[in-house]
Amino acid sequence: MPPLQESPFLVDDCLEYHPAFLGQKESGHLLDRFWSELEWEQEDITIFGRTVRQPRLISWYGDPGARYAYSGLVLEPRSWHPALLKLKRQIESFTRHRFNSVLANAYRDGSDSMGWHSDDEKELGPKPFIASLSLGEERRFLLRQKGRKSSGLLLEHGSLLLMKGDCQQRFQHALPKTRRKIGLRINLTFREIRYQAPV
Ligand SMILES: O=C(O)CCC(=O)C(=O)O
Ligand SMILES: [Mn+2]
Repeated sequence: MPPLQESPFLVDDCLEYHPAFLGQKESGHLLDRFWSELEWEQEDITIFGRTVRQPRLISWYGDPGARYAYSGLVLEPRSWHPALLKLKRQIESFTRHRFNSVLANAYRDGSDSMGWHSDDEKELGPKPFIASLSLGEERRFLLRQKGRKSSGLLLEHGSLLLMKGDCQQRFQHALPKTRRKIGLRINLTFREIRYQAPV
């Protein structure tokens, strides 16, 4: 694997994109395995006072105590799946950052999505370093500075996107729906919970 500084595609000084972090074969194997072995759930979230079903499936894994709260949801970590733990260690040695948790999102088809948001919850600290691994169907990831036009980046099978520095303060991101007839995509965002969320 090439060293970090040689291969990345810098989208902004706070975003770094590595298109082929994992090989195609390994990525395909992990996609199948995570789809059948992670404990997927569809949760209700509350946005601007309205409660809706999340348009995707999620699962939260991490060290004991790595609790995460967003949009009215409180997620208690499941204990690490061995393949997630292996991937976490691989990403840690590549990025030289530590993670104690991962949010897995499964987008079953083009109608599953994620709305505009920043990962700026208090428990992640002021400048979180987030490593986002994509498996399966390619999807467009949108990024916008508050009040400005958005730009897009295609997140490929086996790619790793790093969000760091003041990325979450400056930008919002989203994964829009698509009319293309596509299948499953799984995204894993490795994070460090630094402060306990209230229960
Ligand atoms: O699926 C993606 O690429 C984005 C996931 C994301 O933004 C999140 O989990 O906070
Ligand atoms: Mn996010």
